Amino acid sequence: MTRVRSLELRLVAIPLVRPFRTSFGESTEKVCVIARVETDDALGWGECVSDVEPNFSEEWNDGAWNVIRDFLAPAMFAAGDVDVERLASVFAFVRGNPMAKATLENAVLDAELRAQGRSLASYLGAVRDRVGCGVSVGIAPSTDVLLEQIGGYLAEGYLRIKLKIEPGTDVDRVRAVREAYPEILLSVDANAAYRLTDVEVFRALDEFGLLMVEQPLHHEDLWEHSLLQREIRTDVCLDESIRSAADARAASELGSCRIVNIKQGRVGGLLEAKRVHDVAAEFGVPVWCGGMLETGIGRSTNLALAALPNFRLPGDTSATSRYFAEDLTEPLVLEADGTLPVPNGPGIGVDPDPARLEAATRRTERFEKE
Ligand code: NPG
Repeated sequence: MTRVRSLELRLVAIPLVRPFRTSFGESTEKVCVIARVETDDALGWGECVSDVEPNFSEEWNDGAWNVIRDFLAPAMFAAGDVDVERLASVFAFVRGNPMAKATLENAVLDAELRAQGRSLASYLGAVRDRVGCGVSVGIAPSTDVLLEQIGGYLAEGYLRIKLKIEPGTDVDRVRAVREAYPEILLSVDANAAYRLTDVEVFRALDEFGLLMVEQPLHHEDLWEHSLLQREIRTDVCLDESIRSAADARAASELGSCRIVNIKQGRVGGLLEAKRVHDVAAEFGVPVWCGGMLETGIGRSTNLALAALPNFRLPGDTSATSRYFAEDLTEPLVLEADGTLPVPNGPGIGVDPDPARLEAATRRTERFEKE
Protein backbone atom coordinates (compact mmCIF):
# COMPACT_ATOMS: atom_id res chain seq x y z
CA MET A 1 0.00 0.00 0.00
CA THR A 2 1.22 3.47 -0.83
CA ARG A 3 -0.09 6.87 0.18
CA VAL A 4 0.81 9.64 -2.27
CA ARG A 5 1.39 12.90 -0.41
CA SER A 6 2.19 15.13 -3.35
CA LEU A 7 2.50 15.19 -7.10
CA GLU A 8 4.64 17.50 -9.20
CA LEU A 9 4.13 17.80 -12.94
CA ARG A 10 6.79 19.31 -15.18
CA LEU A 11 6.67 20.02 -18.87
CA VAL A 12 10.22 19.48 -20.12
CA ALA A 13 11.87 20.09 -23.49
CA ILE A 14 15.16 18.67 -24.79
CA PRO A 15 16.60 19.23 -28.29
CA LEU A 16 16.92 16.18 -30.57
CA VAL A 17 20.30 15.48 -32.17
CA ARG A 18 18.55 15.35 -35.56
CA PRO A 19 14.95 15.96 -36.67
CA PHE A 20 12.75 12.84 -36.47
CA ARG A 21 10.20 12.52 -39.29
CA THR A 22 7.36 10.00 -39.50
CA SER A 23 4.29 9.76 -41.74
CA PHE A 24 2.44 11.95 -39.21
CA GLY A 25 4.92 14.76 -38.64
CA GLU A 26 8.41 15.99 -37.76
CA SER A 27 9.93 16.76 -34.33
CA THR A 28 13.07 18.73 -33.60
CA GLU A 29 12.76 18.56 -29.83
CA LYS A 30 11.35 16.17 -27.28
CA VAL A 31 8.65 17.80 -25.17
CA CYS A 32 6.94 15.73 -22.50
CA VAL A 33 5.32 15.68 -19.08
CA ILE A 34 7.32 14.25 -16.19
CA ALA A 35 5.52 13.32 -12.97
CA ARG A 36 7.20 13.08 -9.59
CA VAL A 37 5.21 11.60 -6.71
CA GLU A 38 6.17 11.71 -3.08
CA THR A 39 4.82 8.96 -0.87
CA ASP A 40 5.29 8.44 2.86
CA ASP A 41 8.43 6.41 2.07
CA ALA A 42 9.96 7.40 -1.28
CA LEU A 43 9.95 9.47 -4.47
CA GLY A 44 8.81 8.02 -7.79
CA TRP A 45 9.11 9.15 -11.39
CA GLY A 46 6.81 8.68 -14.38
CA GLU A 47 7.26 9.97 -17.91
CA CYS A 48 4.20 10.59 -20.07
CA VAL A 49 4.71 9.33 -23.63
CA SER A 50 2.28 11.78 -25.23
CA ASP A 51 3.61 14.38 -27.64
CA VAL A 52 2.98 18.04 -28.43
CA GLU A 53 0.14 17.26 -30.82
CA PRO A 54 -2.51 14.50 -30.84
CA ASN A 55 -1.09 12.91 -34.00
CA PHE A 56 0.08 9.45 -32.90
CA SER A 57 -3.00 8.94 -30.74
CA GLU A 58 -5.70 11.27 -29.44
CA GLU A 59 -3.60 12.17 -26.39
CA TRP A 60 -1.23 15.13 -26.24
CA ASN A 61 0.81 16.86 -23.57
CA ASP A 62 -1.56 19.61 -22.52
CA GLY A 63 -4.50 17.20 -22.61
CA ALA A 64 -2.63 14.66 -20.46
CA TRP A 65 -1.62 17.41 -18.04
CA ASN A 66 -5.25 18.54 -17.64
CA VAL A 67 -6.61 14.99 -17.28
CA ILE A 68 -4.04 14.32 -14.55
CA ARG A 69 -4.69 17.65 -12.81
CA ASP A 70 -8.50 17.61 -12.98
CA PHE A 71 -9.38 13.91 -12.69
CA LEU A 72 -6.63 11.38 -12.06
CA ALA A 73 -4.66 13.16 -9.33
CA PRO A 74 -7.78 14.09 -7.30
CA ALA A 75 -9.00 10.45 -7.56
CA MET A 76 -5.58 9.16 -6.49
CA PHE A 77 -5.44 11.50 -3.49
CA ALA A 78 -9.04 10.66 -2.52
CA ALA A 79 -8.25 6.93 -2.61
CA GLY A 80 -5.77 7.41 0.25
CA ASP A 81 -3.75 4.22 0.76
CA VAL A 82 -3.59 2.67 -2.69
CA ASP A 83 -2.27 -0.59 -3.93
CA VAL A 84 -0.61 0.16 -7.28
CA GLU A 85 -2.33 -2.89 -8.73
CA ARG A 86 -5.66 -1.21 -7.93
CA LEU A 87 -4.76 2.20 -9.32
CA ALA A 88 -6.19 1.35 -12.76
CA SER A 89 -9.57 0.73 -11.14
CA VAL A 90 -9.31 4.07 -9.29
CA PHE A 91 -8.78 5.69 -12.71
CA ALA A 92 -11.40 3.61 -14.56
CA PHE A 93 -14.09 6.31 -14.34
CA VAL A 94 -12.00 8.26 -16.89
CA ARG A 95 -12.45 6.73 -20.33
CA GLY A 96 -9.36 6.27 -22.46
CA ASN A 97 -6.37 8.54 -21.75
CA PRO A 98 -4.01 5.59 -21.28
CA MET A 99 -0.84 7.71 -21.51
CA ALA A 100 -1.98 10.04 -18.72
CA LYS A 101 -2.98 7.06 -16.55
CA ALA A 102 0.31 5.26 -17.23
CA THR A 103 2.26 8.33 -16.08
CA LEU A 104 0.83 8.18 -12.57
CA GLU A 105 0.84 4.39 -12.35
CA ASN A 106 4.53 4.35 -13.31
CA ALA A 107 5.40 7.04 -10.78
CA VAL A 108 3.53 5.34 -7.92
CA LEU A 109 4.99 1.95 -8.82
CA ASP A 110 8.48 3.44 -8.95
CA ALA A 111 8.02 4.96 -5.48
CA GLU A 112 6.61 1.72 -4.06
CA LEU A 113 9.49 -0.36 -5.45
CA ARG A 114 12.11 2.15 -4.28
CA ALA A 115 10.63 1.91 -0.79
CA GLN A 116 11.00 -1.89 -0.99
CA GLY A 117 14.50 -1.67 -2.52
CA ARG A 118 13.27 -3.79 -5.43
CA SER A 119 13.92 -3.23 -9.13
CA LEU A 120 11.11 -2.75 -11.62
CA ALA A 121 12.58 -5.52 -13.76
CA SER A 122 12.41 -8.02 -10.90
CA TYR A 123 8.84 -6.94 -10.02
CA LEU A 124 7.70 -7.46 -13.63
CA GLY A 125 9.34 -10.88 -13.93
CA ALA A 126 12.47 -10.14 -15.98
CA VAL A 127 14.34 -13.14 -17.34
CA ARG A 128 17.37 -11.32 -18.78
CA ASP A 129 19.77 -8.62 -17.70
CA ARG A 130 20.50 -7.22 -21.17
CA VAL A 131 18.13 -6.22 -23.94
CA GLY A 132 18.85 -6.34 -27.68
CA CYS A 133 18.36 -2.93 -29.25
CA GLY A 134 17.12 -1.78 -32.61
CA VAL A 135 16.89 1.72 -33.96
CA SER A 136 14.07 3.56 -35.67
CA VAL A 137 15.22 5.71 -38.57
CA GLY A 138 13.00 8.64 -39.52
CA ILE A 139 12.06 9.49 -43.10
CA ALA A 140 15.27 11.02 -44.46
CA PRO A 141 15.50 13.86 -47.00
CA SER A 142 17.11 11.50 -49.56
CA THR A 143 18.11 7.87 -50.05
CA ASP A 144 21.80 8.79 -49.75
CA VAL A 145 21.25 10.47 -46.41
CA LEU A 146 19.22 7.45 -45.26
CA LEU A 147 21.97 4.99 -46.23
CA GLU A 148 24.56 7.09 -44.45
CA GLN A 149 22.45 7.24 -41.27
CA ILE A 150 21.88 3.49 -41.34
CA GLY A 151 25.61 2.85 -41.82
CA GLY A 152 26.30 4.90 -38.70
CA TYR A 153 23.74 3.03 -36.59
CA LEU A 154 25.02 -0.35 -37.76
CA ALA A 155 28.57 0.67 -36.89
CA GLU A 156 27.34 1.52 -33.39
CA GLY A 157 26.04 -2.03 -33.07
CA TYR A 158 22.25 -1.75 -33.45
CA LEU A 159 20.73 -5.17 -34.15
CA ARG A 160 17.73 -4.12 -36.22
CA ILE A 161 16.95 -1.17 -38.44
CA LYS A 162 13.38 0.09 -38.69
CA LEU A 163 12.57 2.48 -41.51
CA LYS A 164 9.70 4.91 -41.33
CA ILE A 165 7.75 4.85 -44.58
CA GLU A 166 4.88 6.80 -46.12
CA PRO A 167 3.17 6.61 -49.51
CA GLY A 168 5.71 7.61 -52.17
CA THR A 169 8.69 6.98 -49.90
CA ASP A 170 8.52 3.25 -49.50
CA VAL A 171 9.43 0.50 -52.02
CA ASP A 172 12.34 2.30 -53.71
CA ARG A 173 13.88 3.32 -50.39
CA VAL A 174 13.54 -0.20 -48.98
CA ARG A 175 15.07 -1.67 -52.15
CA ALA A 176 18.06 0.66 -51.89
CA VAL A 177 18.59 -0.22 -48.23
CA ARG A 178 18.27 -3.93 -48.94
CA GLU A 179 20.80 -3.72 -51.78
CA ALA A 180 23.26 -1.88 -49.57
CA TYR A 181 22.68 -4.16 -46.56
CA PRO A 182 21.45 -7.57 -47.73
CA GLU A 183 21.83 -9.32 -44.38
CA ILE A 184 20.51 -6.96 -41.73
CA LEU A 185 17.30 -7.36 -39.73
CA LEU A 186 15.15 -4.75 -41.43
CA SER A 187 11.58 -3.65 -40.81
CA VAL A 188 9.30 -0.81 -41.87
CA ASP A 189 6.79 1.28 -39.94
CA ALA A 190 3.97 3.11 -41.73
CA ASN A 191 2.25 4.66 -38.70
CA ALA A 192 -1.15 3.98 -40.26
CA ALA A 193 -0.45 5.87 -43.50
CA TYR A 194 -1.90 3.33 -45.97
CA ARG A 195 -5.26 1.83 -46.94
CA LEU A 196 -6.21 -1.69 -47.82
CA THR A 197 -6.36 -0.63 -51.46
CA ASP A 198 -2.56 -0.10 -51.25
CA VAL A 199 -2.02 -3.87 -50.97
CA GLU A 200 0.32 -3.77 -54.01
CA VAL A 201 2.83 -1.71 -52.04
CA PHE A 202 2.95 -4.44 -49.41
CA ARG A 203 3.17 -7.20 -52.01
CA ALA A 204 6.16 -5.36 -53.45
CA LEU A 205 7.71 -5.09 -49.98
CA ASP A 206 7.32 -8.87 -49.61
CA GLU A 207 10.38 -9.19 -51.90
CA PHE A 208 12.79 -7.70 -49.38
CA GLY A 209 12.69 -10.27 -46.57
CA LEU A 210 11.48 -7.75 -43.99
CA LEU A 211 11.18 -8.80 -40.38
CA MET A 212 7.78 -7.08 -40.26
CA VAL A 213 5.65 -4.28 -41.61
CA GLU A 214 4.38 -2.24 -38.69
CA GLN A 215 0.95 -0.60 -38.48
CA PRO A 216 0.28 -0.27 -42.20
CA LEU A 217 -3.44 0.62 -41.90
CA HIS A 218 -5.78 2.76 -39.77
CA HIS A 219 -4.69 3.37 -36.18
CA GLU A 220 -7.77 1.73 -34.66
CA ASP A 221 -8.29 -1.06 -37.17
CA LEU A 222 -8.02 -4.80 -36.57
CA TRP A 223 -10.29 -6.17 -39.30
CA GLU A 224 -8.64 -4.75 -42.40
CA HIS A 225 -5.23 -5.69 -41.03
CA SER A 226 -6.47 -9.29 -40.85
CA LEU A 227 -7.41 -9.08 -44.53
CA LEU A 228 -4.05 -7.55 -45.43
CA GLN A 229 -2.13 -10.17 -43.42
CA ARG A 230 -3.81 -12.90 -45.51
CA GLU A 231 -2.62 -11.21 -48.71
CA ILE A 232 1.07 -10.79 -47.88
CA ARG A 233 3.93 -12.99 -46.68
CA THR A 234 5.62 -10.44 -44.44
CA ASP A 235 4.48 -10.49 -40.81
CA VAL A 236 2.23 -7.59 -39.89
CA CYS A 237 3.06 -6.00 -36.52
CA LEU A 238 0.50 -3.85 -34.75
CA ASP A 239 1.33 -0.84 -32.62
CA GLU A 240 -1.34 1.92 -32.58
CA SER A 241 -4.21 -0.59 -32.92
CA ILE A 242 -3.29 -2.47 -29.71
CA ARG A 243 -4.50 -0.39 -26.78
CA SER A 244 -5.17 -3.19 -24.30
CA ALA A 245 -4.79 -6.90 -23.62
CA ALA A 246 -8.33 -7.28 -25.01
CA ASP A 247 -7.15 -5.75 -28.30
CA ALA A 248 -4.17 -8.13 -28.34
CA ARG A 249 -6.55 -11.07 -27.89
CA ALA A 250 -8.88 -9.83 -30.64
CA ALA A 251 -5.96 -9.22 -33.03
CA SER A 252 -4.55 -12.69 -32.34
CA GLU A 253 -7.95 -14.37 -32.83
CA LEU A 254 -8.59 -12.42 -36.03
CA GLY A 255 -5.10 -12.94 -37.43
CA SER A 256 -4.61 -9.17 -37.74
CA CYS A 257 -0.91 -9.45 -36.96
CA ARG A 258 1.79 -11.99 -36.14
CA ILE A 259 3.89 -9.64 -34.00
CA VAL A 260 2.93 -7.01 -31.41
CA ASN A 261 4.80 -3.83 -30.48
CA ILE A 262 4.23 -3.07 -26.79
CA LYS A 263 4.45 0.51 -25.58
CA GLN A 264 3.47 0.64 -21.96
CA GLY A 265 2.12 4.19 -22.23
CA ARG A 266 -0.11 3.36 -25.19
CA VAL A 267 -1.84 0.57 -23.24
CA GLY A 268 -2.28 2.47 -19.95
CA GLY A 269 0.76 1.39 -17.98
CA LEU A 270 3.15 -1.39 -17.09
CA LEU A 271 0.57 -3.71 -15.58
CA GLU A 272 -1.59 -3.72 -18.71
CA ALA A 273 1.59 -4.01 -20.82
CA LYS A 274 2.44 -7.20 -18.95
CA ARG A 275 -1.08 -8.50 -19.66
CA VAL A 276 -0.60 -7.72 -23.38
CA HIS A 277 2.70 -9.62 -23.20
CA ASP A 278 0.99 -12.60 -21.56
CA VAL A 279 -1.90 -12.73 -24.04
CA ALA A 280 0.52 -12.58 -26.98
CA ALA A 281 2.60 -15.39 -25.43
CA GLU A 282 -0.55 -17.50 -25.09
CA PHE A 283 -1.09 -17.15 -28.85
CA GLY A 284 2.59 -17.70 -29.71
CA VAL A 285 2.86 -14.09 -30.93
CA PRO A 286 6.29 -12.53 -30.20
CA VAL A 287 6.37 -8.99 -28.87
CA TRP A 288 8.99 -6.25 -28.79
CA CYS A 289 9.29 -3.02 -26.92
CA GLY A 290 8.36 0.16 -28.76
CA GLY A 291 9.77 3.58 -28.01
CA MET A 292 8.35 7.10 -28.02
CA LEU A 293 11.62 9.07 -27.95
CA GLU A 294 11.62 8.82 -24.17
CA THR A 295 14.13 10.49 -21.89
CA GLY A 296 16.19 8.24 -19.63
CA ILE A 297 13.24 7.99 -17.24
CA GLY A 298 10.90 6.40 -19.78
CA ARG A 299 13.70 4.48 -21.49
CA SER A 300 14.74 2.80 -18.23
CA THR A 301 11.09 1.88 -17.66
CA ASN A 302 10.99 0.32 -21.14
CA LEU A 303 14.20 -1.65 -20.57
CA ALA A 304 12.72 -3.33 -17.49
CA LEU A 305 9.63 -4.32 -19.50
CA ALA A 306 11.72 -5.58 -22.43
CA ALA A 307 13.42 -8.07 -20.10
CA LEU A 308 10.24 -10.22 -19.96
CA PRO A 309 10.40 -13.60 -21.72
CA ASN A 310 8.14 -13.00 -24.74
CA PHE A 311 10.09 -9.90 -25.81
CA ARG A 312 11.82 -11.92 -28.50
CA LEU A 313 12.80 -9.24 -31.02
CA PRO A 314 15.09 -6.20 -30.67
CA GLY A 315 13.10 -3.18 -29.48
CA ASP A 316 13.10 0.55 -30.15
CA THR A 317 15.12 0.73 -26.94
CA SER A 318 17.92 2.83 -28.38
CA ALA A 319 20.70 4.50 -26.46
CA THR A 320 20.43 8.09 -25.25
CA SER A 321 22.81 9.27 -27.99
CA ARG A 322 20.29 8.25 -30.71
CA TYR A 323 18.13 11.18 -29.64
CA PHE A 324 19.83 13.50 -27.17
CA ALA A 325 23.18 15.17 -26.67
CA GLU A 326 22.18 15.45 -23.03
CA ASP A 327 19.49 13.41 -21.30
CA LEU A 328 17.68 14.09 -18.02
CA THR A 329 19.44 11.06 -16.52
CA GLU A 330 22.91 9.59 -16.92
CA PRO A 331 23.16 8.44 -20.57
CA LEU A 332 22.19 4.89 -21.51
CA VAL A 333 25.14 3.66 -23.57
CA LEU A 334 24.88 0.90 -26.20
CA GLU A 335 27.28 -2.01 -25.71
CA ALA A 336 29.31 -3.24 -28.68
CA ASP A 337 27.00 -6.30 -28.93
CA GLY A 338 23.98 -4.05 -29.54
CA THR A 339 22.46 -4.45 -26.09
CA LEU A 340 21.61 -2.17 -23.18
CA PRO A 341 21.78 -3.38 -19.59
CA VAL A 342 18.46 -3.73 -17.75
CA PRO A 343 18.58 -1.30 -14.81
CA ASN A 344 18.82 -3.25 -11.55
CA GLY A 345 18.65 -0.51 -8.92
CA PRO A 346 15.48 0.09 -6.89
CA GLY A 347 12.43 1.10 -8.97
CA ILE A 348 13.36 2.26 -12.48
CA GLY A 349 16.99 2.36 -11.31
CA VAL A 350 17.80 5.87 -12.54
CA ASP A 351 17.27 9.40 -11.25
CA PRO A 352 17.01 12.61 -13.20
CA ASP A 353 19.88 14.98 -12.64
CA PRO A 354 18.31 17.89 -10.67
CA ALA A 355 20.17 20.62 -12.59
CA ARG A 356 19.39 19.17 -16.01
CA LEU A 357 15.76 18.60 -15.06
CA GLU A 358 15.49 22.19 -13.92
CA ALA A 359 17.16 23.51 -17.08
CA ALA A 360 14.77 21.51 -19.29
CA THR A 361 11.62 22.55 -17.41
CA ARG A 362 9.16 24.93 -19.07
CA ARG A 363 6.30 24.69 -16.61
CA THR A 364 5.71 23.16 -13.16
CA GLU A 365 2.60 22.55 -11.07
CA ARG A 366 2.35 20.92 -7.65
CA PHE A 367 -0.59 19.15 -6.05
CA GLU A 368 -0.80 18.08 -2.41
CA LYS A 369 -3.04 15.60 -0.68
CA GLU A 370 -5.34 17.63 1.58
O1 NPG B 1 13.28 4.93 -30.48
O2 NPG B 1 12.04 5.87 -28.99
C1 NPG B 1 12.28 5.53 -30.15
C2 NPG B 1 11.28 5.93 -31.20
C3 NPG B 1 10.81 4.80 -32.03
O3 NPG B 1 9.85 5.15 -34.15
C4 NPG B 1 9.72 5.21 -32.96
N1 NPG B 1 8.62 5.67 -32.39
O4 NPG B 1 5.71 5.19 -34.28
O5 NPG B 1 6.79 3.91 -32.96
C5 NPG B 1 6.60 5.01 -33.46
C6 NPG B 1 7.51 6.17 -33.13
C7 NPG B 1 6.89 7.27 -32.34
C8 NPG B 1 7.69 8.22 -31.77
C9 NPG B 1 5.57 7.39 -32.15
C10 NPG B 1 7.16 9.27 -31.03
C11 NPG B 1 5.03 8.41 -31.41
C12 NPG B 1 5.82 9.37 -30.85
